[in-house]
Amino acid sequence: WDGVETGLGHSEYNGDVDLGTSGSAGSYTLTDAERGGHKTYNLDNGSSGTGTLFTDDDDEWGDGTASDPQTAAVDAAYGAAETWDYYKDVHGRSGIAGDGKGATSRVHYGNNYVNAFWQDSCFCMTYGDGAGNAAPLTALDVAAHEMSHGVTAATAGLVYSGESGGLNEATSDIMATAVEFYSNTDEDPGDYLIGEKIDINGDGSPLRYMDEPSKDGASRDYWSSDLGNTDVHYSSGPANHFFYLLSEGSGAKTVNGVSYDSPTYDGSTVTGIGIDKAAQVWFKALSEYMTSTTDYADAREATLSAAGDLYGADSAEYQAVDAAWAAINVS
Ligand code: ASN
Ligand code: ZN
Ligand code: CA
Repeated sequence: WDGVETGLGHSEYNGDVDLGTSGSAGSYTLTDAERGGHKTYNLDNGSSGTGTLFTDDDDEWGDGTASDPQTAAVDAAYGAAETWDYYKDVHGRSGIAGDGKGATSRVHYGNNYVNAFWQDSCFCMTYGDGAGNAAPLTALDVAAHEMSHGVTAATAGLVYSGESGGLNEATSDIMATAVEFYSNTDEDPGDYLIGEKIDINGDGSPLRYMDEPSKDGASRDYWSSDLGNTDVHYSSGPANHFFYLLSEGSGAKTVNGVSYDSPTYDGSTVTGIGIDKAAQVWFKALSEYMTSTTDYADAREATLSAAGDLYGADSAEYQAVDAAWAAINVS
């Protein structure tokens, strides 16, 4: 179909990017026809409704700064495309719901809104511009985190409270990190930090740390019996920590220029299996073994089952999964 186009986007967080667009000279829309028709809309500071589909006459979008309203749309569309490509290429999943259908993104939500969120009800993603319109919440890991809430809803359906809520949140951080490593651009190389590009704390620090979650001042590093009583963004900590340990192992390590030093509950040493295998284990566990009420003990069983399926029950990968759970006090 000759309406399928590739536009040029000047993004806030990833330099110049290719964008899937539709239309022809004089009237293009931010509709990614090759990725389920994913569409990107402008809420123009409103907080309800679909907004206005982004259009452009020369298929060159944004100016790389927040002063052009198209720039946040470029990052949102890029994030949706990378997330789509990751799930398709790496896990054979076509779209968030696995049915080949694109979602929608809405940017410029409200005023000084410092968050982003996924809603199943509209199968849509919404992004605020950040305080003072300084840092739109459209970085790749934020986009992939939010859209992965849609994947969780369409698979395990982890209830968003208690331990299952922490696992739901962790799944979004884990898959977001896997997307970031998959994309791995010079401007936004893969790391085990969440929200490192959006300067949400105003001091350059990220929102969350997977190697040692307590570095954010609130997240837990290890499972304990009261974990389910904490906010889901903090009870995610131990599972994020598990994923880091499974990927990279315990102790000091530098990856893509970022230094980590991941502790273990019992002082044990964990040897990582790499993020690609770790993400295969988590996604298979999520999509085939976890259910709405899965807790940390169940998640251990789910990932062991997944690792057994993928690599064998006597494999080094299976042993590493077991060791990484023990290292966050789940055994
Ligand atoms: N950014 C938050 C999150 O994904 C928004 C929310 O829905 N709680 O956890
Ligand atoms: Zn979340
Ligand atoms: Ca990150």
